[in-house]
Amino acid sequence: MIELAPGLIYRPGYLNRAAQEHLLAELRDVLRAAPLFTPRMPRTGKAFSVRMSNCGPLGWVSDHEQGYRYQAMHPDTRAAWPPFPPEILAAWTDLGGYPHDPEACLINYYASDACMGLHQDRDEGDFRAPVVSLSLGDTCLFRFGGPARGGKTRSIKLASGDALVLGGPARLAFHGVDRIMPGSSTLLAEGGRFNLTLRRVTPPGIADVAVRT
Ligand SMILES: O=C(O)CCC(=O)C(=O)O
Ligand SMILES: [Mn+2]
Repeated sequence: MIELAPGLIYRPGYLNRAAQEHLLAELRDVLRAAPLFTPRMPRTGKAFSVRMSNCGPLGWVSDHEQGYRYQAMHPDTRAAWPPFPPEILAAWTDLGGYPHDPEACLINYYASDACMGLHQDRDEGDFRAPVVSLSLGDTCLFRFGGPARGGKTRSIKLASGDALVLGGPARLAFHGVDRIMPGSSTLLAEGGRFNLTLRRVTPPGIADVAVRT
């Protein structure tokens, strides 16, 4: 475990090859039910280079008309998102250090030419909960900074099986993906990279007892 900055925890090789294959099989099932869609920027309607899907009660979506948001259904099929597979929940319990279930798992698929600009994850209603990230497939160059736009940034390589937790003072750190390194992993037959981010979206209510410790 490496603390890259206060609250930014990097766990290289968190999932071994067998665990990556198991998680990938679960992910393939999710994507059969909830196919990758192309999110679009608010206002401009420009397509993201990353394609996305989700599992869990809520999913993150973005389009021209309504912008960034969480919603309970797939934007194209209008079906409810598939439930969390067990491996995904297990990673949250193990890494998140947060006593309530996650509510969304955003699945990003980066083809070899995809990237993601620097941003904060701030569409959630409870920043006390961390964001837990798992990577599968090709290595990427991941960039992170502090909570202010325009501050100093650093980059690390995130490889297949690596985990990252953005919590505490790093919960609102700017971050993004500069590029993918094609051919750096043999996990995905199609190449490219999947990233899964687990998120708590709503603050737990008074009646919401801690179900996972
Ligand atoms: O792909 C990654 O490692 C980061 C993804 C991300 O920041 C996001 O989906 O908000
Ligand atoms: Mn993010």
